[in-house]
Amino acid sequence: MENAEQPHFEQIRLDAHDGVAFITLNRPDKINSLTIQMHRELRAAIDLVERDHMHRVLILAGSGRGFCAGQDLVDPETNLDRIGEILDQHYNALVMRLRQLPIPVIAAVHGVAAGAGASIALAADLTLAERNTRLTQAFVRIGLLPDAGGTWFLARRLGQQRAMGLALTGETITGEQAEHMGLIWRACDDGTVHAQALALAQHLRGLPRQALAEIKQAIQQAADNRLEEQLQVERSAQVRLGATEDFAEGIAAFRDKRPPRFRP
Ligand code: T3D
Repeated sequence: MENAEQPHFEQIRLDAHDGVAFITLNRPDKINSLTIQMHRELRAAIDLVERDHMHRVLILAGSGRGFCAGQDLVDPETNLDRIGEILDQHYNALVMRLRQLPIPVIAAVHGVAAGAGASIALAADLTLAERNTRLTQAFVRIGLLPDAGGTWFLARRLGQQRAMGLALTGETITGEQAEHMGLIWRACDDGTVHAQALALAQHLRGLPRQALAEIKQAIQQAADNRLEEQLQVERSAQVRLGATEDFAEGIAAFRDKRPPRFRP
């Protein structure tokens, strides 16, 4: 990472360039299935990303032939008799962390995203997937239900029938189908997702930081709020944003007919 000491990671990589941080799940021979160690490393990496204000966007990706195959079902450190604790300490904490980060999180998904790997992909603010990515709610095949937010993301984005169908059958859908259903932001050509995620991140990086943070929070709150509550959420955020230098710059640039120069 630029200008920063970083701990030694074995199961992920953390890279950064020009305001964009990349966390890459890095156990390609096991399709980046998640171990307890990987969770520890993810927490440490996200801490570093959050602490360094140079980072404006986080991209989450997988190395090798897929994004993530979910929980490593043979990880010696994972005690599958204590699923509740594993969810509390690792999966649920990770999902909430990604949702609460004050910068946009992009998941760049290719190959396969299964089980909790699919849930983590859906926990990002924007999910991009290659057209032929296989997304599967694999849980039911081993006697579990979609966790790490899986039931929530599916039901909110797809409605009851499609969420039910995918969760009950464990049927695999492609990135292209996921886009058509509204489960993800965009599908892209195979072999291009990392470049597409970077292009999207570079676009977001140039936009006003505080506006992105407020938008992220408000859109999340909208899922649970009544209209009148959400109008208040918007009002409060708009008052904060209206007092920023970036808003003043946006208005000045519009009047001067020039591109805005937002704060770095
Ligand atoms: O506390 C808790 O743990 C609760 C939390 C649970 C959350 C969950 O995520 S539950 C769901 C866990 N994930 C799965 O059930 C998916 C299992 N994997 C698969 O169904 C398939 O591997 C895939 C559909 C993901 C990919 O299929 P394919 O044919 O492209 O690859 P493959 O040959 O099956 O896998 C390649 C290697 O990765 C293979 O290893 P090997 O034989 O070459 O040494 C395979 O065993 C390994 N691998 C794939 N998924 C996992 C895994 N190893 C450990 N855990 C995995 N989840």
